[in-house]
Amino acid sequence: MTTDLDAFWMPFTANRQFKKAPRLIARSAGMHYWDEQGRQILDAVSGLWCVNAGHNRPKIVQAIQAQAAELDFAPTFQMGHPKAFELAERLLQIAPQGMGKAFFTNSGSESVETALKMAIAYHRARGEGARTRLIGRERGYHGVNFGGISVGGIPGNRKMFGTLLAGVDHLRHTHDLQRNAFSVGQPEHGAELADDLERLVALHDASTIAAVIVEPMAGSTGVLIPPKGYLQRLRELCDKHGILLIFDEVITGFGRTGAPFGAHTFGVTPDLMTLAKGITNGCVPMGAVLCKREIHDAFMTGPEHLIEFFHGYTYSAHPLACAAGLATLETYADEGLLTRAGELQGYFAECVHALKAEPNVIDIRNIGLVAGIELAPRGADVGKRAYEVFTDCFAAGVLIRVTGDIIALSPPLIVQRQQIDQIVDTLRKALRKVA
Ligand code: PXG
Ligand code: PLP
Repeated sequence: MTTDLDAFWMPFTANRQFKKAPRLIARSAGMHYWDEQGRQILDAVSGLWCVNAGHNRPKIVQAIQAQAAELDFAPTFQMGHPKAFELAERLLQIAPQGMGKAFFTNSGSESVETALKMAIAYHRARGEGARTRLIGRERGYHGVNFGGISVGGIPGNRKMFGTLLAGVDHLRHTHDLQRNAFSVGQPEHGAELADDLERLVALHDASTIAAVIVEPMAGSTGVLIPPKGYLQRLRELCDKHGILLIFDEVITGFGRTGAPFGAHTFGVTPDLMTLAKGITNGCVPMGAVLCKREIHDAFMTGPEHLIEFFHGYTYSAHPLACAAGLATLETYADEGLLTRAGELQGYFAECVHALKAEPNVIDIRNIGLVAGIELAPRGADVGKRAYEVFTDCFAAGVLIRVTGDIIALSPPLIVQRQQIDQIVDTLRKALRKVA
């Protein structure tokens, strides 16, 4: 089959380069993809950090098929359908203690916008309407909508789009190769970087700050693991100053770091958390914001016939997504997947850290079933070396992910040891080949 590639303007893609040498996926199952020629490719990145239970899981497939036949769409504005309520309850059952409500969106980006709006509106509802400022972090990724790129800290995602949201500032990032290179698990150094919030509080005054948003582990920017004590310190400072703490758990959610959520793994509970990706095992677009009950309750004050929060999406709690979400949570529970990364992380860490001596490797970092392998850039050609490793691995039948010169591995949580071996062996050969 030949496909005309012209019409589709591809997201986050070097379109001209891709269309000259396309990589088209035709089919998936379990740990694998197949291309149109039937070549098998081991998926070492869970699609795009989302297929945590592996591909085409029967329970999820059946749930989506049955739902499409039974109830295709139902509005959730002044209406409802049972699976939306059921999924909200199930999510709270696996969430960190203290999360009391779930609000549905259709992506991580929408979850971020929703959480930021909730935070600002919450303070206003409590009579602290001056708390409108939002604090993100350098190198943070919070999706691609205007709020998300404003609090985000990836220059390339921001520079083309004008002045962005006003009243946003950023904490310093935590990446420190000098002190922390080749740390196994959480790095030792950098808890004090959370004190950067004190600098921003001194500058802006706490009374103007609504929320701090961070990824517990920064995924998209290249797998930055929080230093020991950093998130605890950030939590203390937010409490001290009455600032809400938002964890963007779009990647860290649903078992990736060894526990159901990053909040569990790192032992810090935020006030709000944003979810997406693994919530439906990537099968139907969906996101959610979980928040503490008191945040929700602060809105529940006016006359009961009035809408309390002027926000929502046509597809919030879409029936297909809810059906997929429920079946996904069942699959995770049936197979113990929300804690499986914790059981495998020792072996996984040993295998990836064994790449330390390979050419151009300047750092390796890991937590749960995530690893980042940072390469020295080839002179001024930032990203080219890692991209060649990516294409080489793909040719050898393993899909990895690269951001700049950082390789990310995040296999489905069903990965077997010999598949970890295959991923690491393929990567080793590619590293040796690519000068
Ligand atoms: N927050 C975080 C922490 C994310 O990782 C989003 C928000 C946005 O989610 P949506 O569903 O709107 O894409 C993300 C998404 C990569 C990569 O290569 C990471 C993401 C998306 C695409 C690529 O690391 N993360
Ligand atoms: N644009 C227009 C003209 C609309 O009518 C709507 C929703 O009704 C939207 C955008 C937002 O779409 P969604 O609710 O899918 O985010």
